[in-house]
Amino acid sequence: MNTIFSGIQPSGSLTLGNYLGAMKHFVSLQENNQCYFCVVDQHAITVPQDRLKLRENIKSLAALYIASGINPDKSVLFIQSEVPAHTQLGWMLQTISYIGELERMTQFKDKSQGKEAVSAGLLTYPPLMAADILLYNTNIVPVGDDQKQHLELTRDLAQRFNHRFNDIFTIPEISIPKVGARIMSLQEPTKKMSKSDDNQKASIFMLDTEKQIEKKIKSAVTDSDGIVQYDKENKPGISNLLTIYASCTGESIKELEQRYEGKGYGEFKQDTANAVIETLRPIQERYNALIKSDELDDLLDQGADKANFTANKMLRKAKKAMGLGRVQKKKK
Ligand code: ATP
Ligand code: LTN
Repeated sequence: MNTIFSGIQPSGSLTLGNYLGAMKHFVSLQENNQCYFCVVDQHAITVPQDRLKLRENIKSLAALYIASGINPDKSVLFIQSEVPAHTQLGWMLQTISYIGELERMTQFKDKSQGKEAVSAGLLTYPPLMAADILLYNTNIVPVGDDQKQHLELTRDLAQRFNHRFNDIFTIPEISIPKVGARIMSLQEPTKKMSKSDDNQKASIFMLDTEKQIEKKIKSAVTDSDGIVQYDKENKPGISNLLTIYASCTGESIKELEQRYEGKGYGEFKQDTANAVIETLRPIQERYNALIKSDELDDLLDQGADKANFTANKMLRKAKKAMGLGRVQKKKK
């Protein structure tokens, strides 16, 4: 049995990219593994957030995890700031991180670009992410393609710690889906679809209505070839829609290319929209029931208890390895 950990930031409404690149795969993993799924709210505050909106997004993300199929009886679902060991180990890992390696992270470069005041937290985001993962003896981290660099840094930090202090951390592997690891913006298909994109037409949100989904897909930027074919370099828009369609229905891109041979983009876009609508409909139905109930708070309380228990054990080991605090006497 493997231990799986993944996190999503409550930094806005979740996109189809978050679902197809990450969340969808969490569900199948929980059958035969010990899984931890986290709402990483302390990562979200590395860029300014409105406090009321953040509160709302935290609950909404937790409800979406469950609505997508995360079963709290099988997996541990919790909120990062309710498990203080994350920031404690995060701090300890910051002290063994080099400024140079943090400055090289593309997410840091992208998010700090053009900003006058960049928070220190944006730079030290990866050691906190490493702490999330390392606290649970995680072997596998399922994420979208954009997180590769952060995972490599996590592995480096774990190895550095093990070598310098004591061999306590498991070195985690990254798991990236074959199809859907990088869903692109519908308006600029060379850029990834992101929940914090200013252009509302660029992203499909998991809670969008059928009409909104249809409209966004119909106005997705494509080319004037009229051929439904996967060619990322020359036809990024159509390739992105093919990826979305294939990830939603489980069909292969080859099968779809054959089905739409000689047919126009109109029909292809309509069918893609239908595939997305059918994928999201059951999730939205479960979400709407859950967000109004008290059940969610109880489930998150239980998740925090379980996560605190496991995380504190590893934190104690890490503190001991680094020489922090006092040696704990064995209780009689
Ligand atoms: P933000 O725009 O606020 O930086 P984000 O949309 O990139 O956020 P995260 O919360 O950072 O989302 O990511 C959650 C998970 O979704 C991660 O595993 C990430 O790799 C994955 N993911 C995010 N965007 C995409 C995308 N466009 N395609 C596939 N996977 C994605
Ligand atoms: N950095 C990730 C979110 C994240 C995460 C994690 C993912 C924070 N902690 C631990 C996997 C494991 C992101 O920006 N998508």
